[in-house]
Amino acid sequence: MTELVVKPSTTSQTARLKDHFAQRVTNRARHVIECWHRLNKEHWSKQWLAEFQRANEKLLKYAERFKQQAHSDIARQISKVLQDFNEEKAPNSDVIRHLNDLIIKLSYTALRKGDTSIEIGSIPTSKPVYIGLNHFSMATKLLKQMEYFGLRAKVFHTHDEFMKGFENRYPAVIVIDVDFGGEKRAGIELINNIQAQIETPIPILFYCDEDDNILTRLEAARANGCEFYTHGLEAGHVIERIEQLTRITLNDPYRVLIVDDSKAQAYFTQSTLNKAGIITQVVTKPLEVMDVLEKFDTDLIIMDMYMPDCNGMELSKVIRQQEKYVSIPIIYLSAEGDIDKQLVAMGEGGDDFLTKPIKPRHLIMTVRNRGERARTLLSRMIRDSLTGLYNHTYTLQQLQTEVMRAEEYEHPLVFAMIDIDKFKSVNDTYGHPMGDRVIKSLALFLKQRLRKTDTIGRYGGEEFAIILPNTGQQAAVGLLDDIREHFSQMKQPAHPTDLQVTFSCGLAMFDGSNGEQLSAQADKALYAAKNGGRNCVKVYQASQS
Ligand code: GH3
Ligand code: MG
Repeated sequence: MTELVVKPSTTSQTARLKDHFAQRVTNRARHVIECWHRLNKEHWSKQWLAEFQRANEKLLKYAERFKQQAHSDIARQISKVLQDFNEEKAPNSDVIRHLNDLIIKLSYTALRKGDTSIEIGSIPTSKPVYIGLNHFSMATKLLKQMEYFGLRAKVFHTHDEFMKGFENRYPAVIVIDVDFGGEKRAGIELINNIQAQIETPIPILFYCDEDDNILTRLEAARANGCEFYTHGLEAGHVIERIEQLTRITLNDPYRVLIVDDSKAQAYFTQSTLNKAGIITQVVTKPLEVMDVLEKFDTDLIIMDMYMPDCNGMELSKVIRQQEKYVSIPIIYLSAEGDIDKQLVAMGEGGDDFLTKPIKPRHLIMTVRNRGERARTLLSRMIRDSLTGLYNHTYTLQQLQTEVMRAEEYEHPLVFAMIDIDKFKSVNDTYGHPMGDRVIKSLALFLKQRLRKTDTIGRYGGEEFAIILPNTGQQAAVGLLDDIREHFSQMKQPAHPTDLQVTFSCGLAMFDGSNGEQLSAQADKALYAAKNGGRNCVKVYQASQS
């Protein structure tokens, strides 16, 4: 009898080797991104800048050795920018902007083959998630759900298995029972043991069946427990939390407008902020402020109190009279020490008052805190609270903008509407909270499968809208149908049995019409999809009107 041995073909071996090398370069790229992320949370200290530079040099070396053209091009450009501003010279806004753009480009190339997300400036973790739960069926269910969302996870059944897994490879996050293995608090003990062996603690999501007394919660928090779930695990929530904990999100640098008639003071403020990776624009003639606001996308204004043509309070009043600038924080910077006068100034549309001379660290912290709050507020205004997607109003505004862009650049544009099928019966059978979970789960799924440049909105209850710029009809249908197919296969965990939900989708190609017409066309196509039996994607045909 001849034995049949199946050998891997040479081509597949070469392909695997190539993948292996590509992955090593990808890891270097991720390190550069991490360094950049850290740099922008603090000062651009010499030490951290040097680390960033070293990480980039390593990336360049690996990318050249393994012939990864896209990576080596970006690394070379980063290294050129870094060379151009030597250590004597402080980084300016152009440098920050340029580096940030390059890092965002790098974040595209840093995605791995298996990564499902293609969001710009957002890198999913490459490390696995470890699960140790006493209820094995709960663990396996969670594992399945994670796989749907492209997260790599591993389930362990015993303490020893878990430790072996840990020694083999560190996980990104651990989901564990506080009593893992059966003994009281054995899970927390195991985690304490693990955390003691490593430098940066791993985020832990604890689960506890019944006991949620404060002492256990305290112990869990001390072991770097970020969540403490009780009475059942909701997979959607766990996955969302893991995403938050592991994703490096590259926020755009803050953009600050400095209004000060004193050039020396303005440039001092500017260089202080630039050294913290904050983009600035200076206005020394207060009357020019409105023109500059039009062009410079401002997160925050730093305003001198006393200037020759008008004072800071008057100028703030004028700025605040315009609806679109109402939410931009204004921080006064002045030598004025009189608290009463400071209070009056705050009443006139200012948000904070900083007294000169100000410590650079204090200035940077104030800008970062105010900037973050302003961005959060803005996002509340334009986002839906259940899903975090854009709300109806903003989605329509965005559609107008994209229609104008498509016209100007002569790009194709697709507008799609999605509606969950027979959703009323989900609510009726499983209850409203379960319905909400399904809506959230579809939102998360769409976020993962679409590009950052696409707009995803929650149009109404169980209805979503998607704008796909620069996308042709065939590509859009292929993509949406693939999403439809995968979503329909997902098992939504529920009692007494899991449920599967489908959606229908209607899409329309931009053909010179306006946003309203485009949205009406997509709506008609959606109607046709519902009539055509649901769980399908239909394209608007002119004959439908
Ligand atoms: P079809 O396949 O034709 O779309 O049928 P359907 O049942 O999905 O459509 P219908 O318009 O009859 O019902 C939609 C239901 O969605 C009615 C409403 O109570 C529910 N709904 C709307 N918004 C929400 C929400 O935020 N949460 C939950 N749980 N239900 C919602
Ligand atoms: Mg519906």
